[in-house]
Amino acid sequence: MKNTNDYILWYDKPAGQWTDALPVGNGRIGAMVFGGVQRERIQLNEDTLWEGAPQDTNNPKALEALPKVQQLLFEDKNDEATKLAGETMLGVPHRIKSYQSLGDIILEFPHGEVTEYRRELDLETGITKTTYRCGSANFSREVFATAVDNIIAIRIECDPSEHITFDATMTREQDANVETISNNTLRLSGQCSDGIVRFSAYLQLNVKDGQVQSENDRISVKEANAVTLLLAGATSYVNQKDASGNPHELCENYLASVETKSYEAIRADHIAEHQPLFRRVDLNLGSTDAENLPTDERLAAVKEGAADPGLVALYFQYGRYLLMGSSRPGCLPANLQGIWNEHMKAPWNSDFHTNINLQMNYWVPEVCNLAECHKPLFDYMETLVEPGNQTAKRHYGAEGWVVHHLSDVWGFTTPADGIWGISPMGAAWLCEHVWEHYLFGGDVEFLKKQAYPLMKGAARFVLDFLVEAPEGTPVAGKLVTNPSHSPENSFLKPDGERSLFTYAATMDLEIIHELFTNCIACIDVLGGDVDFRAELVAALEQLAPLQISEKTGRLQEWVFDYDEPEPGHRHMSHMYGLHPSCQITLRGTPELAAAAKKSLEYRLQHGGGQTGWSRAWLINFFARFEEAEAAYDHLQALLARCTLTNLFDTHPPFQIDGNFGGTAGIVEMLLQSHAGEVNLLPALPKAWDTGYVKGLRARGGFEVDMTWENGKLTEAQLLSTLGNDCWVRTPGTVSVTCDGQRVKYSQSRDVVNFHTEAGKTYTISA
Ligand code: FUC
Repeated sequence: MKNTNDYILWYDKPAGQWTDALPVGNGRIGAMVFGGVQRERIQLNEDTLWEGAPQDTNNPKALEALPKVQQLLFEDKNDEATKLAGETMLGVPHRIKSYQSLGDIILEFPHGEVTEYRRELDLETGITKTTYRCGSANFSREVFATAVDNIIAIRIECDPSEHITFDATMTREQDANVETISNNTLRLSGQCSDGIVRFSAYLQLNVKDGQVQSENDRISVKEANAVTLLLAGATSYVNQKDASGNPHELCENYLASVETKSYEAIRADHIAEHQPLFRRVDLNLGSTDAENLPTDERLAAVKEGAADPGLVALYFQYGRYLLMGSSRPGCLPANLQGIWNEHMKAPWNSDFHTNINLQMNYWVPEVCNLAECHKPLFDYMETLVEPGNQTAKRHYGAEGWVVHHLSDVWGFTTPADGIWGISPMGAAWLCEHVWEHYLFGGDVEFLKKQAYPLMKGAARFVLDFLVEAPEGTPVAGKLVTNPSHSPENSFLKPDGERSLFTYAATMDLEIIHELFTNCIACIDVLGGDVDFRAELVAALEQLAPLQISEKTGRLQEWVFDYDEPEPGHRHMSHMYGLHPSCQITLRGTPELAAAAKKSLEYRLQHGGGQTGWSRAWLINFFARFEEAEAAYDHLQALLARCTLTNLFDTHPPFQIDGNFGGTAGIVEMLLQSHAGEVNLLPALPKAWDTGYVKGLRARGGFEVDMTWENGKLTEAQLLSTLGNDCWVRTPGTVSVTCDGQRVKYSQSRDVVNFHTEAGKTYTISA
């Protein structure tokens, strides 16, 4: 079996376009490395570089309009409701601004033809390397972003030495000035023309031997032995209300703190920090000869129908790598492009979309043993509480906090874009993440201090927002959301009218069911809040139920059994209860599961799963149905149709959620723990006949290693981190041992149950 160090993306030619380039990142700063020979482009990002400014976008007309809109919707006057809500309930303004590129480093080399070209990204070290031979010399360039020193380091070497000659400059499409501020330092700086954020990037060249000359916006190096380029980047953004930071000073401090540090020391510290995180998980799904090919050729073969389990393992680890690079404690969460964006006006502003995309980014950290990378999301959620309180009050007359379908770094919580923006479930949905973090890690302090306040606030809003459906509606007397959307999907009313706007969309009910259930569980752990608990229990009982269509047997997406103008729509929101939530399970709610399955099949018959993230979600659904081959087919389709040469997901265009959804989907195929039991290899496809995985995490506090052969589990090792009882689904008889001793277990149907002690490993053998 292959050893752990071949998680490498590599190519035999430079990147032709941005989506061929290779990403490095430390959560705050990132770069896309092209590996050009005569002209190297290293495109830079800093996660706080956003256009815009703080502003109050609450619509003063919203609250007054709310009861009228609700009444119109209950009376099935969707068109009138849409018109009125469109005029009164959207944010003012209802558009947000874009996350932007910091700029580019350009290095120009007087090279002619080169041979033996290779560029690579080693996920285990987080270092990109470009090597080639020119004349009689071998050149190499390394680039990485280190979280230890908060800089991007670039190292140019050559053998034999004294051949390194190049010009360095920086550029940015707009709003920036580039100058040399000392003999060996370039500075790019400016301010967003459409906003208040100021930014700087300093590039310092430390040249061994050779000559250095600087003029205007360029530094020339001649005949050096080795050159280290250190890039510091920063902005004036401090928080949602404050952009008064000093980016020059920040950059100067970053560079000052590595002034006496050698390249070797910066590199060694970076690897020492990066590698332990990365190595927590190892995956082997089998290998083929394709392993010897460049990554783009492997991908091209998969597009032609080849099976390449090694590429799947690489893709999986790349998802973990991308999360490590775009979501580290203290930074902003991973946006629609992680942190990697070359645009000034990015697709969908590279924002935080909260009607699937941001959440999908965070399906990875818990199961993939990168729980600390989840934290930026929680801290970001906290920043939305205060503006979300205001919007709750001023749009809905409610307490608690609300978020609609997208947000930015300025605390945007009002409805955006169009009528589909009036979808006030963002906060409630995000709260799934804090509870999950607790389920995996068992951190009661976190639950008390950060998770529960967020959850309670989101639940408070929902409790105030829910209304009783009147007589004459299919759910009379039940609590429902109004207004409501099944994100971005529309329906046809019996009279042929098309609408998006409704009440009691299934997804809302599922999100609320989950949030209230989790809040109750949370109160049961922490104690107290008796009245609030009672309120939640009562509301849950009165919440409108999920409905199965009498006509089609499908799980209904809306309160009425509407026909759909786009039956293959990319959003599959009513499936939320199946995944990522667990209200619908194969064994716990077989009828709902069967209905959900029918809905999914119908979506697929009509061309579902067109976008990268939508395809990735399908893998997760079929894994939850324990349909290994279907899950595998969607994973193959994700690689074949929605993956770019650098293995970035494409919506199209590039959007990182599909990478994370795909990575999470691979885990769902190997390990599940959402239904109160640890399910080992629930959806193992034939193509991964023999393999192993180490270090995945299960709810309840277990780290799981597994090996399998000929499609069957041979051994699993569960490290208990919390000392909880363990339920494991295993068909047939097994033995459970700990420290070489047999462990007593009880067995019911196919589930074994045993006590565990924190810190001990339990071996389950077939
Ligand atoms: C949602 C999706 C789109 C896109 C956008 C960023 O609105 O419906 O497909 O992913 O987010």
